[in-house]
Amino acid sequence: METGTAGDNMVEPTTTVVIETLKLFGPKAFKWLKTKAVGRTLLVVGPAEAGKTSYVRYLRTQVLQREGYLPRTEDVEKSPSFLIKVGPTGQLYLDAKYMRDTPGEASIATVVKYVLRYKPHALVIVLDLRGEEYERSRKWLEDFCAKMVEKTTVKTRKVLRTQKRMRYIQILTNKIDKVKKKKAAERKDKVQGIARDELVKVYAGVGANIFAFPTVLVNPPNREDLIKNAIVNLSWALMGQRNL
Ligand SMILES: Nc1nc2c(ncn2[C@@H]2O[C@H](COP(=O)(O)OP(=O)(O)OP(=O)(O)O)[C@@H](O)[C@H]2O)c(=O)[nH]1
Ligand SMILES: [Mg+2]
Repeated sequence: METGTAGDNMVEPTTTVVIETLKLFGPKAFKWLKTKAVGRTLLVVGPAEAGKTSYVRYLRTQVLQREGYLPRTEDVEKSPSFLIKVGPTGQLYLDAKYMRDTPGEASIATVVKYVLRYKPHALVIVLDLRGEEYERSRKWLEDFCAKMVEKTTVKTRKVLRTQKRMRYIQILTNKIDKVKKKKAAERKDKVQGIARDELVKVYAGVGANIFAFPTVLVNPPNREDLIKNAIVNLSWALMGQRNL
């Protein structure tokens, strides 16, 4: 895998030098340290019980669990760095320095604080598409977007750095195993529209390119293809010119 190129504004020349030096320690150490040096940071947000932790666990293990009890996430949980191969033939990499799972019970103001504090390269918004839970998810998204707009109007250094860092925002419209196909499609389009219209005000180009992906984050039913597709998209977007 290529490391840095002049066209990649995320990789400072000094980082490239460090990476070249680290190669001397062997491929395994190099892979790990490279992730530490240039890996992307991911933040996972969304309303309570939408499936955030299920998503984080899938990314770490590539295994979907049965539906069932998962402890409520009480605080922000930072996963160690990881590098996984994705895509049908494993030709793509998702190189993550950190991934942070957040508590769904947190207030909207707190979630926005997390975004401004952690300044992720990618924001993954997990929503629940089932009946009443969908209404709650839609409201959560509207409130989250409104708060993001409000808190980024004044261009402090923190706000500018947060905006500059963001590369990609993805919505996972989850639990479609419990929703009729047509309804799921309508709801997916609806939340995608809300997020685009509002978050484009915060992250100009990135907000306009938000896509929502239907997912099922449990097995059975085996719909792993859906989450795989979303992850390919995420990896592709985060790769930039760095690995081409
Ligand atoms: N039917 C179905 N259940 C799911 C799906 N994804 C997750 N679940 C279940 O939903 C419940 C909540 O999932 P979590 O991943 O813990 O949700 P969370 O967003 O991390 O929840 P908090 O940490 O409390 O905010 C668990 O029982 C999961 O097994 C899905 O796609 N379909
Ligand atoms: Mg959780």
